[in-house]
Amino acid sequence: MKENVRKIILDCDPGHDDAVAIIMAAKHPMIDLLGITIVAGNQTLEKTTRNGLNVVQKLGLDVPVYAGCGIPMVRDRQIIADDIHGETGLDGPVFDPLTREAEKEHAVDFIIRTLMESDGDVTLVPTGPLTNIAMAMRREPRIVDKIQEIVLMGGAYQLGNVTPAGEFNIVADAEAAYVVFNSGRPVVMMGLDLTRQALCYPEIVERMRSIGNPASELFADLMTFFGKTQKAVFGWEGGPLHDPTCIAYLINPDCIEVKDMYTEVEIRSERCYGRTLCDYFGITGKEPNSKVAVKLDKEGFWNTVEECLKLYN
Ligand SMILES: [Ca+2]
Repeated sequence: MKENVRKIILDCDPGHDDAVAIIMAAKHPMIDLLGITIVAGNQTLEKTTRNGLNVVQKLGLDVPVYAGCGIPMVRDRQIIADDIHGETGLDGPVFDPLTREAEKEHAVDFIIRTLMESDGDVTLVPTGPLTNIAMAMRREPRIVDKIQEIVLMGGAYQLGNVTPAGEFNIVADAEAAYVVFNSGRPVVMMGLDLTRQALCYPEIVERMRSIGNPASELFADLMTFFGKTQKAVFGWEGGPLHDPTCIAYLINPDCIEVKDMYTEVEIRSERCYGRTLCDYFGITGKEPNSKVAVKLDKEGFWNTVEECLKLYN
C-alpha cells in the first residue's frame, strides 16, 4: 500500500485553482505532500506566499511553506493575472489575520535539499511559472536525475490564454519552461486543452458546498469568485479548474487521457513567445519527452475532487 504513495512538492502561485490543488493534495492518503513552494505568477511573490499561508492556516494543514522566486529568469517584467484572481490573488474567501509564517529556507534550496536527500522518489508538481524548478535545476544539476516525474499545469497544444499562442504559466517565464521541458526528465503536461474540460459550473460549486465542511466551503467561495472573472474575461459559465488536474492525475490517472508527444518551448519569437510546440502527429520524428493531457473523464475528475474535499469531514 505504502509504495502507491506519491511524495510530491507542490510548486504553486496561489491563485484560486492552486488553492484547490493544495486542498486536494494535503489530505489524500495516496499523496505525501512534503512541502509547498511558492513562486510569483498569478500575483506578486509577496501575495502568492500570503495566499498559500492563508490556505494552510485556514484548514490547519501541517505542511511547510517556502517562498521562492519573485521574478522570472530572463524576461524583464513579471506578468500577473489580477484580472482573473483579483487584487490579492485570492479574492473571494475571507481569511482570519495571518499568523502562519513561511519557512526561513528559500524554496529553491528546499527543492534541491529534498531531492538530493531522496531516493529518486519525489515528484515535482508545478502549477505556476516554472522559475523555482528551473532555478533549482541550474543551481544544482545533480537534482535532475533524482526527479521521479514532473506533473505540471501549463501550456496548450491548441489555444493560448494570455496570447493567441501562449498559456500564462509558460509565457510568464518561458525560459524556465524551456529548461524544464529540455531537462530529460519525464514531463506530464496538463495544458489548457485539458483544463478547459474541467469547467466548474455553478451546479458543481453547489455539489461541493453541500459536503459541508471547511474545505468544501473554501472551495465554493473560491470557485464562486473565479467563475465570475472567468465569465468576464472568457465568457464561460464556470472557471476551468486548471491546477487540480495535476493532483487528480496522481490520485486517479484513469480520469485523464495523455498522449506521448515531443514538446518544446518557443523562446525566440515575439508573437509566439511561450508557445508549447507539442508534436501531436509526430511530424518531427523526435522521441517524445512529454505526456500531454488530451481528454478528461469529467465525472471521474469531479468524483476525485469530491473525494478529496470529503477528507476534511
Ligand atoms: Ca497556478
